[in-house]
Amino acid sequence: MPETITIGRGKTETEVLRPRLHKVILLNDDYTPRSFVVRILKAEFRVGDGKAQQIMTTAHQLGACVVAVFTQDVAETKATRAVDAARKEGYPLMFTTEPEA
Ligand code: TYC
Repeated sequence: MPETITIGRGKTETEVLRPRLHKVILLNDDYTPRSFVVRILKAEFRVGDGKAQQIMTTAHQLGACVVAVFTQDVAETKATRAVDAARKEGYPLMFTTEPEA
């Protein structure tokens, strides 16, 4: 781990150079069709078909799966867009975001 130096306003040097990334997490539910989950992953997160199938299957089997990591702003925007697209079709599909360890 790089050494961290506090540089004012409570920020450390490494935080300024490299903002903490945030995970977008896909949550399983009992209602959203698998094909729709795959479609959303491809459209909103620009992953290929194989990767989308893999992410969907992991969430289906384990309850949740990390889709990708982004800066906080991008992670939140993508999660919101994906949830909105699901609501438009009447599905309860959920994406959440959380900071990386
Ligand atoms: N569990 C859903 C079904 O059986 C499919 C699904 C997979 C939904 C992954 C959400 O994140 C999800 N139709």
